[in-house]
Amino acid sequence: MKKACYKSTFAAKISINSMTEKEILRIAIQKSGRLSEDSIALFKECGIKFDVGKSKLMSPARNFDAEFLFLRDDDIPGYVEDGVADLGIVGKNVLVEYGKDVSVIKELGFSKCRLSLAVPREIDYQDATYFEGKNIATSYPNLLGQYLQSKNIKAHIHEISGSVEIAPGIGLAEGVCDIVSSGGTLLSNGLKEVEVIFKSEAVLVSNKKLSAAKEELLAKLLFRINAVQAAQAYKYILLNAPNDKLEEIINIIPGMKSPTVMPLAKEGWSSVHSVLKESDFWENIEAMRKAGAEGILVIPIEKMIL
Ligand code: PRT
Ligand code: ZN
Repeated sequence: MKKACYKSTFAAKISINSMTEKEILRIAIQKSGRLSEDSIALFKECGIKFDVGKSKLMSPARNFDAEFLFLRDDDIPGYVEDGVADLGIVGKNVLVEYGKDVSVIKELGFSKCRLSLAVPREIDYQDATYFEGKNIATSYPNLLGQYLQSKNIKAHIHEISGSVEIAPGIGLAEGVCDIVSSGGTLLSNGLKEVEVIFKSEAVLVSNKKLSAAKEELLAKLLFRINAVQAAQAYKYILLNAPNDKLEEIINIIPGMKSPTVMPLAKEGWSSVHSVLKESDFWENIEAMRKAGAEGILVIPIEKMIL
């Protein structure tokens, strides 16, 4: 009921817009839950200003040709497939489970989790054949079904919509297939993770038939998302180095092209500025210190245009 009502509200608004206004991107994000905060933060970091409020279903961007729709995550793939929304952010787990026909534009690197099979802690689990003929409780019947089929295992899938982890305790199933992040929920319900069947993170998806004007807006948005993501992956680094060690130190930090080197007031020393990949950070810092670098400053980068 609720879903149909949302859809007709959005659809009516869209037809009015398309008759009277220029084209804008409609972007569906989760209203409240594990994807919301990071989804909102991403667009804000892209410089897009819009209001967020508990009672809001839609919110226009004030400085970009876009409008945000706040939805349950389960509804997002369908809304994007139907074209009610042009873009959406959703977990890959939900996207693949619902099997909607949309384009995956970009992996976003947040809301990382996995879909795993788990069994009671005391089970002497050897391999997936344990599940042959068993009952498995899950909210992901399609993903689980595909996995079981790939392993040629026949099991009974009990689809339940929440609190999957209590199923073994109440005698409903011998195993569960649920989303795991820290593993704490499984642990506190006396379960252990035995097979990871799917790895997930938030993804940006789009409708397959965007107009040329919307494609252009998407390209503009992607340019900004790439700059935000690149900035998150790198740090700006400043350090002082004795001139006779410069070459060795510069080889450790090649930077985007080559580092900036400036003479210091102190005779025989230079200041080196560059960028460093966050993932290689500690290893490189150690190597630079060993090579004679001093006064190392590491600064976050706000945006990075490659
Ligand atoms: O109301 P709405 O339908 O929009 O939200 P929802 O309640 O269906 O989804 P939500 O907000 O819980 O999760 C949205 C998406 O976040 C999921 O589809 C995943 O892609 C991703 N995500 C990341 C997670 C988790 N981490 C997660 N830990 N989704 C769910 N969990 C749950 C899991 O179901 C289990 O109950 O957290 C528990 C396990 O967490 P750990 O840390 O104890 O292992
Ligand atoms: Zn949901």
